[in-house]
Amino acid sequence: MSETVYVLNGPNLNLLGTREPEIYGSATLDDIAGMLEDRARELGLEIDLRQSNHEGHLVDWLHEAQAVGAKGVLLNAGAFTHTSVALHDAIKAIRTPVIEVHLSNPHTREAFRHKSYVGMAAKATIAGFGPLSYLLALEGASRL
Ligand code: CA2
Repeated sequence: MSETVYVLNGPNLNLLGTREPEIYGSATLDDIAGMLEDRARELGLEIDLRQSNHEGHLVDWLHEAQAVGAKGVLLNAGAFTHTSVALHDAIKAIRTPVIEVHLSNPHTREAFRHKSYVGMAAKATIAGFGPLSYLLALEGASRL
């Protein structure tokens, strides 16, 4: 049975590809899912990609990733990245490795994006490569 990598996406990422393409690119979340599934197949992995606008769903899915023995989690928590102690605590509470992912590079943007509660708990961060950030994070997860 192949191992599963959870790919969890936070608020507003369901709108990807529809607005602000100059910041986030023109790929949709479905496009990213397809790209990850293609590479995962080559790596002998499975992708479970989800999106929610609700913080608690992301917390529950982090717990679930550990409960099902997922190989790792790629987490783009969207704006919750910069606000959520609950996500920070959930990442700390599980042994499953969590890789923080961002399309843009938050450090080159507004000051309120420079702090990451997710990054302070995550194993690694990949940011600024657009959709490729997810693929690079999958490569990292596959070698854990
Ligand atoms: O660069 C990233 O991946 C972010 O996590 C995206 C978040 C932002 O709050 C973080 O600072 C960095 C925002 C996601 C919003 O996605 C949209 C997609 C299309 C149109 C509008 C927003």
